[in-house]
Amino acid sequence: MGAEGDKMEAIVAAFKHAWNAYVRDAMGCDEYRPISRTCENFTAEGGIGYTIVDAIDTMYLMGLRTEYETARYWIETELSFNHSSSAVSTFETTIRVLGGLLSAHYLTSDRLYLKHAEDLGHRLVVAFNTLSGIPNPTVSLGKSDEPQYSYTTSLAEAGSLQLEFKYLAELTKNDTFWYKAERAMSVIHNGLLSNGLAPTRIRLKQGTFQSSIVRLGSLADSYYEYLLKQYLLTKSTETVYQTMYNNAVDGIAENLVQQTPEEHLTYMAELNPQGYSLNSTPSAWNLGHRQEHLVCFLAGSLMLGAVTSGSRDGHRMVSVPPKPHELTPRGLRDWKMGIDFLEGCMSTHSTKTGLAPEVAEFRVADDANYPYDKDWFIPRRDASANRSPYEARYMLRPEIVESIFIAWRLTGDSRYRDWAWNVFSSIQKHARIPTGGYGIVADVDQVPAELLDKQETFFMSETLKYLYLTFCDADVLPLQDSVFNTEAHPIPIFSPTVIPLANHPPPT
Ligand code: DMJ
Repeated sequence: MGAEGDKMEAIVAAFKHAWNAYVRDAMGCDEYRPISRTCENFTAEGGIGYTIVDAIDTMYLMGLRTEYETARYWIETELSFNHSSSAVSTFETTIRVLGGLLSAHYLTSDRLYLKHAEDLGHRLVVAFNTLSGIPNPTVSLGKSDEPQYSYTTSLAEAGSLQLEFKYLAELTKNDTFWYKAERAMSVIHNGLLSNGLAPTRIRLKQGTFQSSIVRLGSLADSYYEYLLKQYLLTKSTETVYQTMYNNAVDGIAENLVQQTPEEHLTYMAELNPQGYSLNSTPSAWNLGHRQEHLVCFLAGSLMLGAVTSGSRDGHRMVSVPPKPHELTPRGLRDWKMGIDFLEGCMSTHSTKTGLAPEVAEFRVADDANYPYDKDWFIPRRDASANRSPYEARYMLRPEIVESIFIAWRLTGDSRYRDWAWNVFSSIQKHARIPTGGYGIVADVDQVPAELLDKQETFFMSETLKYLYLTFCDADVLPLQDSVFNTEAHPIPIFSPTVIPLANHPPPT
């Protein structure tokens, strides 16, 4: 076996280390606590598959037959969504559980997954029954009546359910799933800022935005990811999403992309509204130089957008790596922005553990009293508290390895495999629990690392999947054939048959 094969084997072994500990201590439970060897369910009636359904397509791709059969057997014999005791997150349940079922069905053609996906879809779609059509952030799965209204939800929670509901509509030939998800997009569309971006909070009754921060991280991230992927999902036919994506990236290029003064690191700033109340328009927007790890998904999205939407014919993948004449001026801009931004994200790994923190803040040009020797630092907001601050954590997140995977596939440049291997090696060294499972690194700048008691479900569904795919042959899940939902579940690109495309978008 060659060096790449050895690396794939090491990543598969890491997956087994995480999965086997979960099976040993918490089988069927939603979220695993690997240090206390306990777990948490999100409804009182028991687990609804957060860990198992989220991880099953990774097992399948890795060829882990025994583990796959264990997971499938639980889904066949135990999984039920008839849980009405507690409301669950509409967004998290859609991206992790519905997305996991849909991709397991796509990869295996096993109708067990589709049966559960359809059942779950009927229970989740109730969330869209609000006055505006913007989905309620929570939903009680066992009830088919109107949701309890929250006052607001986030841009990400309203605008990143569409890949899953549209594919479900296509598979089940039920256009209700499609139109409910689509309507939320047209409500968002009507409230966009003139720069193509959107504030993070939206009112459920009115379907209008509050004056709130504009950023590409928490509360917003996957909305921007899904603009491009909605366009790609339906074979580049829904051009409304290409336009929304282009306008958003123009807004990013003009307002958010920054470079540090000394090291010239590219990062994405935030826009904080000034002189406003929640209900009035801000008089100005102030730049904030804080960037969450979450934002690093955008590097890969920009590169993927450049070779599809930004190609000369507007949708087809181009050469690997793309030749300049194959891209439009916008495509060239976005390709370069994606590469530079990924380098900026990688620079935040220069910590004692080699892992990037949850939040980085960057040096600005006119700050004469800047106290650090590199152009970024971890903003330790609650440093006085008796534990490591949230900003310093590495939560087993996937965003940087997700972008590295896309960059590798679109360039074939071996530096991306080197980066992936470095990140994986740091995870192995600092987040692995010898007795089983992986924990959250409490402070990326402290060795030996202290670990916190949570194995996020996206570690097996996303982080290890993207790492594994970075070392696989490119014909495993080619980027031309599918899009990954925001939880790394592949969904095939298709020509819609359930919806006449002329109806897009539906009238508001
Ligand atoms: C995942 O659940 C998804 O990637 C989501 O879009 C953002 N947060 C986590 C991973 O960090």
